[in-house]
Amino acid sequence: MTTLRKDFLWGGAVAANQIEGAWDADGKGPSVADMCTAGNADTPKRVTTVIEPGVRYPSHEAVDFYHHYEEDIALLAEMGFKVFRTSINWTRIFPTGMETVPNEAGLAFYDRVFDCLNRHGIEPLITLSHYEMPYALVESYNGWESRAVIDHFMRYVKTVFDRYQGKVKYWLTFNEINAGTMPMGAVLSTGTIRGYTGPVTAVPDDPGSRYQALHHMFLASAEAVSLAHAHYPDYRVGNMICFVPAYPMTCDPADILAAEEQMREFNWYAADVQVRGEYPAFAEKLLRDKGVVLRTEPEDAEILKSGTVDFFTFSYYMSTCVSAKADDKTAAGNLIRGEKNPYLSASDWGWQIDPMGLKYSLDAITDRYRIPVMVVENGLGARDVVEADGSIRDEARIAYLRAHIEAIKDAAADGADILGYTPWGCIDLVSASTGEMAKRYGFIYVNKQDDGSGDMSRSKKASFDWYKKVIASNGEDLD
Ligand code: BGP
Repeated sequence: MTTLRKDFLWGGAVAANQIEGAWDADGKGPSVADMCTAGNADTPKRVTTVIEPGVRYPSHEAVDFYHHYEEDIALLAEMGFKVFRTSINWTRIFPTGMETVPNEAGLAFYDRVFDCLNRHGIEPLITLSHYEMPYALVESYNGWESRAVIDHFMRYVKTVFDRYQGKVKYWLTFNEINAGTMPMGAVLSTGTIRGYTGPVTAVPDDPGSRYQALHHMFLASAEAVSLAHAHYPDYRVGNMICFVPAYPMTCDPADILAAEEQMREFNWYAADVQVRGEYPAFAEKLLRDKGVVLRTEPEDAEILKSGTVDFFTFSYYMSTCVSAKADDKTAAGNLIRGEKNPYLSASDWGWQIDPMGLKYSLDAITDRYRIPVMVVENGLGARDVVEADGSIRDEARIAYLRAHIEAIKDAAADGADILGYTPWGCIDLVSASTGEMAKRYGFIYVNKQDDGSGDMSRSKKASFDWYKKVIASNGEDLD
């Protein structure tokens, strides 16, 4: 017997900078993502201060959703999608982030995309900022470190909230906002990288600027929620956390505490602010231990308190293990590394596969907050093989998704109010961590390769028909 809601939102997720391409079309300005070169599992991608000639920047063309969106959305509709998560590329609307008048061509593009989704009966779920802040704001302000960026962001939010009334109902503020608690988040999320050229994994770490930036992002997120609640009664606004369960490596109490500490810093610090509207009790010591003193204003507490989210969303790819002693950190992950878990297998990129960890996460979030929750990213990044007859038998991806859907059903049976599930990269796209095309997640294959070759044609993988069946049966038929 299924335990999922009848109106469960089945769909998939992408981000503008990883799928659209057309990076400088129709007045669009460069975002941080557009300044990142290609990399791979062994060589990290680099962020540059200027576009270097002869170097490949994968977001510039991506998989050209900008010109293929009609065909792509028709395929999503064929699978029975109820919801499609994408982001608005802030620099299509405000090319430097600092203009006072929006770029009409950018706004018109998203009108076309949202109209197309609505024609197919697919609900857009829109992330306001998915690792694509205007690069000019990095140059002018060191990204979110400056409080001035909040006003620029809010001008953008007001513009898109006004424009897409009646077309969009579900919004998320910042993708994986807790990225800012990790050094990698400086490039992807907080934009605190003024003047830096080099590997994204080697940015000189400055917790002071990252946590200050994060504070400004919390305020901006809360202001966006408050704006929606005050003026757009139909809108529902959620947060978005990169949720990575931290398991103690052993039952040594020191490991239990070390894991708890990581759960607090990585998962709960940001989530508590967005859901409860205040910093958790442990925040003061956490910041003190890092030597961080936040610059705040007297009104901040009230801003955070009045802008709490309507629902909780998160990405889930892996769990990790924490040890108080050993510190080999050999298990990879999107934002955080950990110890290897001997009970789990891993993807080709070393991300540990743990469906039970998804149930653990859903239960933990529900126990802590008891608000509706949605899994807005999950999936297996893998190398796909195109057979001689053109077919792609991505059985490993199907097995991965099947096990994770089972976990969602188990958590729903436990009482979690789960709104929907949008597996990541439903159409193949550029990897956020490595900039590769080879790391594919999609139900829909895109013929675009890492050397830039490929005719961009779309084809269905075996998982396409499988997921169609899953959706049609509301998660009953997972065979
Ligand atoms: C998340 C990001 C996504 C996405 C995903 C998969 O952290 O929100 O943008 O890319 O991870 O990661 P990757 O593309 O590195 O495989």
